[in-house]
Amino acid sequence: MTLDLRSADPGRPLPHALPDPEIHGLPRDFVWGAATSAYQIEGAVDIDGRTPSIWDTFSHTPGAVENDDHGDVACDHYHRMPDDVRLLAGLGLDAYRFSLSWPRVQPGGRGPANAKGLDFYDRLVDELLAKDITPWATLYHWDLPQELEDVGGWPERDTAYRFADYAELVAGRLGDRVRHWITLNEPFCSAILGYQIGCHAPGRKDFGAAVRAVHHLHLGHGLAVQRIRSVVPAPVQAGITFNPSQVYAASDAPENIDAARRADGMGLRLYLDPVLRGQYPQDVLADLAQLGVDVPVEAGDLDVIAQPLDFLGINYYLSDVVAAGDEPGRTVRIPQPDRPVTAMGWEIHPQGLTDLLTRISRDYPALPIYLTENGAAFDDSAYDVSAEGRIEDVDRTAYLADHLAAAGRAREAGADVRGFFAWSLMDNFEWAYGYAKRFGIVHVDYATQRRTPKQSALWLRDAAQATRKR
Ligand code: IFM
Repeated sequence: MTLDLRSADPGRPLPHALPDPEIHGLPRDFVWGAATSAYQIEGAVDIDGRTPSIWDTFSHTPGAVENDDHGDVACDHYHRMPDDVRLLAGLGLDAYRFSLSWPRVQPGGRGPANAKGLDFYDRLVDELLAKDITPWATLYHWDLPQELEDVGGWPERDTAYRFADYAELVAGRLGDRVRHWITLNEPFCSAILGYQIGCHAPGRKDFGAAVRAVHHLHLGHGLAVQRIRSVVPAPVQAGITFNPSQVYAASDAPENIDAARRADGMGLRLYLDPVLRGQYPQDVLADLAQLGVDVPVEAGDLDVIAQPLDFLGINYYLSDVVAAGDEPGRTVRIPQPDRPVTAMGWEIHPQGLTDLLTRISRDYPALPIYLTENGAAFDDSAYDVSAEGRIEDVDRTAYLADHLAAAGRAREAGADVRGFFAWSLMDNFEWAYGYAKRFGIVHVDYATQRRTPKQSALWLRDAAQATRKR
């Protein structure tokens, strides 16, 4: 069958040949994986004792999500998990990064574990291990129990302690088999998109609350690492995943250099400095103070937050060129028209990944880095479908190849990058965009729940194989 063959971006020529699966600079023991998150794929939102999360509430708020989509069914992974693990195994990947739904494991966010909820993840881990796939568990990928939001959510300090209790429940049960733990996914998104901009759950628009959320997410991370280490037998690998953007100043003009400093401060250093250096960046605190906002640090917090880690997770999608805006202290993003964009409108810039990884390993040394997410949404209906029914997603394949090559270049420049998780294993609920955007390397037909590996998935399989044979 042939569909209308158009590039997702009409201005961009389609690549003609598949990228070479031999990626320069990646070692034989590089970890190849794919990632998902609970609310985006599981569905089964009111089954086996699960209570609502802030994303259930938000997605059922009319107008909050494109097309009023929600995660009630999503990819129905809760019921199809063994098949999905078989699919993963068929792609020959080493590792699978998934997240646990907090309100499935601990309904309401307090008290004892919900046995049925925890059993689901227990079975998932066993299925993965039986197929030689290493589980990488993320404890929090944005689905705060609604009851905790009702008493203030992340802007309240108590949420950090609730998160630590939940972390201990999960790690205590799975820690005999799960070695790799990620406390938080992209705290920037939880705090800024959720509490300042309001385009993500819980949909609040309060900058002060967002900054308080940042600090309590950090605190929750540090407490959770302590709890994980207290219940998981060695050797445990504990880390956190951030999504910093690589920021460039639009010019050497001092006001643009300062705009880049501010953007880098709010997007990268506000997160990496407390967690990896045990201090907030002074210039960012000063910028915040000028806006009348304080970070609610209490005595001893930074020691808790800066727990020694075993790895750093980085999610990379885009970089930003910024300039000073018209009002003092305002930063504006300058679009780069020569860069192609994904279906999200995100500019494609693999060199930004090389620059980001090189910079992080220079400024925050001695920590192995894993790319815990990278990938792209494209309009799959624009591609050819092969005789076997596979989607020839040339743009996504090229995107993955270019970013893996960028990671290889960063390694050659000294960055200790050890693995790559494609976002995402399968098309899923893309938050405020609902099902309109497809990031999967496996296509999901939402009407039938049929999964079909796209060309990008098979290319990733071949790239992993080629690297292992070195
Ligand atoms: O889908 C998200 C994921 O949940 C977190 N990182 C970015 C992805 C694409 O937007």
